[in-house]
Amino acid sequence: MLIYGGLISPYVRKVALFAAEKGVEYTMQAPNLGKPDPEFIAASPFRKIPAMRDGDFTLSDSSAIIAYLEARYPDPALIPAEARARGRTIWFDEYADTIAADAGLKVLFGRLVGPKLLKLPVNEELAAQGEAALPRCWKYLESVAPESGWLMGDNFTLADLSVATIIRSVEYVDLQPKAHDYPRAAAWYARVCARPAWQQVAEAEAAFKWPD
Ligand SMILES: N[C@@H](CCC(=O)N[C@@H](CS)C(=O)NCC(=O)O)C(=O)O
Repeated sequence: MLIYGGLISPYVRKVALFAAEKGVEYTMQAPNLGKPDPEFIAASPFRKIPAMRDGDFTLSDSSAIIAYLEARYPDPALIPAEARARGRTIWFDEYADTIAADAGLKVLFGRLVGPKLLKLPVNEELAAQGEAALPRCWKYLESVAPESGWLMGDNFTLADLSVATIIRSVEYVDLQPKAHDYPRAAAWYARVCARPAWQQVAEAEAAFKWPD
């Protein structure tokens, strides 16, 4: 499977982590978003990352790709089958992709991705908006983070990956939930980071160097 994107994106990282947890092999290709090639546009009509190609099948959007991977590679299950558990897992995916990412990516874009990768001026107004919204996100996470195990109980699921990947992105601007304010959330996140699949993706991500 080919994943289009780079691991700095929380959505791309989520797909890479999901594949790694399932033992699905992938290669990754960063598209030139300014001048994308036709194969990437065919996979991602709105030119967003991630997108993927699996043989002659293409798809974009992390949640769509993950639904595809779960059906194609059912073991180990990362999306529960039971109705309430499935609904709640998707809730965590949405909370991460929209509510927490909306706050976190404003800071990341305003302070780091804009100036370093896109050579735009620092956008402190945008970053400050995101920073102000983060404590509410982390307070919620603290209220649902388990003392041991995973967000959905004994089984590690998509819920853990989706929430942890946005925290990983926010770490780049040092606004992740810290242990002194959010002890349960921080301890749960540390458990996610200790997983072999996480380590594998983190090793690949460590090769990325932010330009000066
Ligand atoms: N809901 C989408 C969000 C994808 C997304 O917004 N990706 C960003 C990178 S983090 C992107 O491609 N931005 C470029 C653009 O919007 O043109 C998903 O889950 O994959």
